[in-house]
Amino acid sequence: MGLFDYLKSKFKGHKEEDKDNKEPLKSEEKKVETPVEKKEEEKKQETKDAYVKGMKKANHGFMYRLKSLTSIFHKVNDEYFDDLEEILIEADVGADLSIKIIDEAKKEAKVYKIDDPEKINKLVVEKMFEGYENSGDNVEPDVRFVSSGPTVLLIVGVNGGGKTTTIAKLANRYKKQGKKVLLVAADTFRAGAVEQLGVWAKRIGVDIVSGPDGGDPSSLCYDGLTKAKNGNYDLVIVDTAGRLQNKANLMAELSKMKRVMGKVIPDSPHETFLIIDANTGQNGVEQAKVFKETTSLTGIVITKMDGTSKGGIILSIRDQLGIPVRFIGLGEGMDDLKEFDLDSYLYGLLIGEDDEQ
Ligand SMILES: Nc1nc2c(ncn2[C@@H]2O[C@H](COP(=O)(O)OP(=O)(O)OP(=O)(O)O)[C@@H](O)[C@H]2O)c(=O)[nH]1
Ligand SMILES: [Mg+2]
Repeated sequence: MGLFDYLKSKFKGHKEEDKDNKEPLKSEEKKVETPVEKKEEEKKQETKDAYVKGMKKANHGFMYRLKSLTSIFHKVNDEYFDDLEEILIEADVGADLSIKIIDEAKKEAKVYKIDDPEKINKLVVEKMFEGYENSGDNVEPDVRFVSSGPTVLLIVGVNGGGKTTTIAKLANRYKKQGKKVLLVAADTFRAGAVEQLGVWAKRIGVDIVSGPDGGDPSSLCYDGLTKAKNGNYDLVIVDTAGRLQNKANLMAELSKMKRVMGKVIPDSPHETFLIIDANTGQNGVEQAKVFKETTSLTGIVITKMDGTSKGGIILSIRDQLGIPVRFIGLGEGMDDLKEFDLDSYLYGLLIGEDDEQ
């Protein structure tokens, strides 16, 4: 089964199965969904719907270009492959990965004598899927909680990427799951940053540790983690100032914060997420490379996927860095954060709502 059929059947099959389940059972073997399975299915569908809605622009941009190419060319030739490669690069799939995908598709097209543009497009999309699957392990997106004591999650990234908003979304997610969450406003650098996180904390109903603007972020980490330890918190999320990856002093400050955290709660921070704005394209990939060199990252969150006409950055990051994307931001609201799910992502990018019927 090809990727498109696979994705469609994966999500649409459930609807049909539901219909079947409403009919009287025909045989003893007929499988009945348990409430737990049903809940899982509903959750999957909900995730997919959020991706489709959030990735509308990415889907239109990418598929519109693929379709227009198909209408210009009736048969595939070298020029067609060149244009296809350009579309991938412009969708932020990254030059290296785009070339790799096109080369593989070319080879396969030759072996199986495929020259129908539509078939080639499907082949290319399948290579994108395989490329992702083969370039790293599949990691559970959710924060990995330690077995005892507070789990510490450090959030890093460049200015304006969406760190503070993502922290609010994560705090909201885990509060809803019944966790006791504490925020640490360790971005004392940007005026108003502490207040911004304070507003979110109030809105969500979680506690926060903060100090004056211009204070020492490491001592705030010390205070925050001490409070978390003594107050039996489950999760501490630490906000940090936006920093350019090439500013040595700021990167050193991050190392200091980590050292202090490790002294209060051994092995913390347990998770470090790098926040990348999807609109920054290949520059985002470069940022991630430098952050990865100076600080050990356990995950990436891609924000503002809703605002970009490009969607390939996730594939590119995976190809270049092998760090798992754990969540994606699909809007500015508290609930607009979804766990990263490859199937839903590809469905949002490649199928979208036009083909949903
Ligand atoms: N559309 C959209 N906007 C987002 C998303 N995530 C964040 N934003 C917006 O991006 C802007 C910057 O977000 P912040 O969370 O303040 O970014 P930051 O990284 O904390 O910024 P600094 O603290 O200045 O470094 C805000 O206007 C957010 O509402 C998203 O997933 N989608
Ligand atoms: Mg911030």
